[in-house]
Amino acid sequence: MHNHRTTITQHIIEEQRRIQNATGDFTSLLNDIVTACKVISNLVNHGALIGVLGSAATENIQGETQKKLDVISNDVFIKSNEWAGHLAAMASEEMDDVYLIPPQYPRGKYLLLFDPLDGSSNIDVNVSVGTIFSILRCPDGVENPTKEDFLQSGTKQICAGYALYGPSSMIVLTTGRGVNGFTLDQNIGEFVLTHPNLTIAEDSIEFAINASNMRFWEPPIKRYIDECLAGKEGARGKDFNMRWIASMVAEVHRILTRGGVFMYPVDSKIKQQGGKLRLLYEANPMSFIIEQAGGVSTTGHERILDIQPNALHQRVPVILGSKNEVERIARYHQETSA
Ligand code: P6P
Repeated sequence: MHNHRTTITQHIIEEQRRIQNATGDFTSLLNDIVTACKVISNLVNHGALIGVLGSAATENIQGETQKKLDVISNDVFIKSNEWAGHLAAMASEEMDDVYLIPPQYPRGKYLLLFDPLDGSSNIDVNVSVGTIFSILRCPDGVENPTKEDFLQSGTKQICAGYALYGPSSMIVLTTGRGVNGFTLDQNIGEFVLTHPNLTIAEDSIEFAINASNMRFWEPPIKRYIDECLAGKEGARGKDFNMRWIASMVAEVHRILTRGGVFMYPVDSKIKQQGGKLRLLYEANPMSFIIEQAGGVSTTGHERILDIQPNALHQRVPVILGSKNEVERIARYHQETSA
């Protein structure tokens, strides 16, 4: 007897059936996003064999040198999603301004935001990288969306997800009713449901932070990490473990799978830019996923999903993961402010 696995397409359509007067627009958009992730997975998996490693000798708006695969992956997302008539515009870490759907294609009611290849500094050293995406509604009556139309708080997202190109390629997705994980079955070229209803343990003994920034940290972060490092002889009375992959998608996936805390806090080195990670296409989609899995995601001072964005490429501090640990860190911030 063949053990039937639910494909991501079947899962999306079954989710759509639960939404009143759904037109199938959203389902079709998600399928085009999945196709883009399959193409990027294939490119990443071939790496040096097809000459896509190394730098593109160009810079993005963040002033970061782009990898060839950053540019290629961005183009894959554009080409996979611009033609079908579900989107009015797109925005990406790799593009300064919003990308309006060209006149030869119909426009739709959604806005797509994405980081096409997050953690791409890992690509040349063959460490996991990912794609992060977020779907918003285009404001009613807006024919030609501008940057302002993308400046919606994270609570307005109707879908968030990531693809993780690791030992296996996975897509993790939420549309507001929990979080589900799908693994790419290379034999049939489909993502199949392997991790239904992902939930994050409320407690954890594992934290992720770039410890090379320690001398720049603010007191609440320093206090939390010092207590973790003091181990069972210290205030926490237990030993902790540390991880840092320098790929947010991989860190978030580990936390969804076995709990933990991921921190990219603001510090004295990056204070003037407000943080390292981008709100609209990194922090917001990941925060939606984390909260839907029972975790918490905060700047230290406020819930990330509540932030009213003021710029397309705005950066924020990110502290997310296991509820009890993240709430402890937030408490340390409040105590310091008080
Ligand atoms: P650092 C990758 O560039 C990224 O945006 C996240 O995916 C990752 O968590 C972080 O930056 C890594 O930052 O300072 O350790 O290189």
